[in-house]
Amino acid sequence: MEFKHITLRHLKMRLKHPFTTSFGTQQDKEFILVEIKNKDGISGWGESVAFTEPLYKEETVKTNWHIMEDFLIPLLFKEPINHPDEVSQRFAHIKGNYMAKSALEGAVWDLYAKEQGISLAKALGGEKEKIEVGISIGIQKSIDDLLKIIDQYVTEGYKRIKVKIKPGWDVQVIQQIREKFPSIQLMADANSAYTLDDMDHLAKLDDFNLMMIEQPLAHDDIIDHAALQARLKTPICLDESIHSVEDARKAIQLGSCKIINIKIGRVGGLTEAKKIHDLCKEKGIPLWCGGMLESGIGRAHNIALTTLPNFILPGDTAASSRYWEQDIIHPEVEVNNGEILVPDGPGIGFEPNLEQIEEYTLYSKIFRP
Ligand code: OSB
Ligand code: MG
Repeated sequence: MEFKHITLRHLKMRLKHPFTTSFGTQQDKEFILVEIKNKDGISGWGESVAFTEPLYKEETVKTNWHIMEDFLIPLLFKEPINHPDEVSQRFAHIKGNYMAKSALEGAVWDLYAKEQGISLAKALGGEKEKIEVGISIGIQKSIDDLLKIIDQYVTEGYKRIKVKIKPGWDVQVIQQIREKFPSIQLMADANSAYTLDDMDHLAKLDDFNLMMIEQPLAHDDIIDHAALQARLKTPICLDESIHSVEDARKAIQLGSCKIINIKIGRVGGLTEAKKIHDLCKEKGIPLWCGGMLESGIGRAHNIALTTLPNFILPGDTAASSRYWEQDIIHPEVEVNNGEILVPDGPGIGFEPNLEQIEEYTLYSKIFRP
């Protein structure tokens, strides 16, 4: 593959509804879009999932721009790349900065699949023609508001409901959801809002037949999670703590979780995501694909990854219309009865809407070899 130029764009898109987690509220989504063009004028697209503030993990829009501009893009231009798997090797000596690496690697994967004339799903070794998805619902002003929103998404057919929890918005909320919806597939995501001191309190969640509780403890912990998992019937799913296949191996070995959520950006890209997938398949750890309120570009990558066979549980890849008045791809991501049909066109299989991208762009820069 020969890269002619790489364009970074800083976009800002307004969410239809503010999204509140244990760490804060987001109304506007700012992120970096990557476009890598080859000599034939074909473009591969990637998206950084870093937010403006370091509240979910350490990386931000600004740190991602810095790491891409000053370190990663020069490495990509240094020598030709034959296969996207080489990108993570090329970046390996740069520590951390998973989301920055993943944004570029994702664009290389899309470009590679387009050059081969196959879908990204197929390039990754994916098998499914359609995927099952759930929805992640933020913290609301009242439990009544939350129950109404859940009712709407259950009616729309989403396969499982995830709600955000935090101290003061947890056991009572889950109890009321269960009373109203006794048989839905339900789970809770704490985004690292608790400590081991909350063990007795968290154990009360065992009464509500949750599919799992996601990342209850610190964002960088796998030790305390093992102690908590030993105490809980409810499976723990790790999100924030897993950055690599090595992290996954250690967490599985320690018994820190029974399920893993893969976010492509959090693990440094699709190549590492595939490695985690293969390990978890071998170890019998079910996977699902997480979300970061992505635009359609990131969403398309998530869809492709979810076609791998061990993505057994419904992920967080909801419809474009759940987030945006107007997404930046054509067609937009549609969910029918909790399912997404996997596109079979080349690459990500959705056409970037250049006019819309232009409209949302605050700043852009082109890099050449
Ligand atoms: O922890 O999964 C998370 C959104 C922002 C930051 C972290 C998380 C989330 C979500 C929403 O749960 C997933 C989505 O709808 O994209
Ligand atoms: Mg999460």
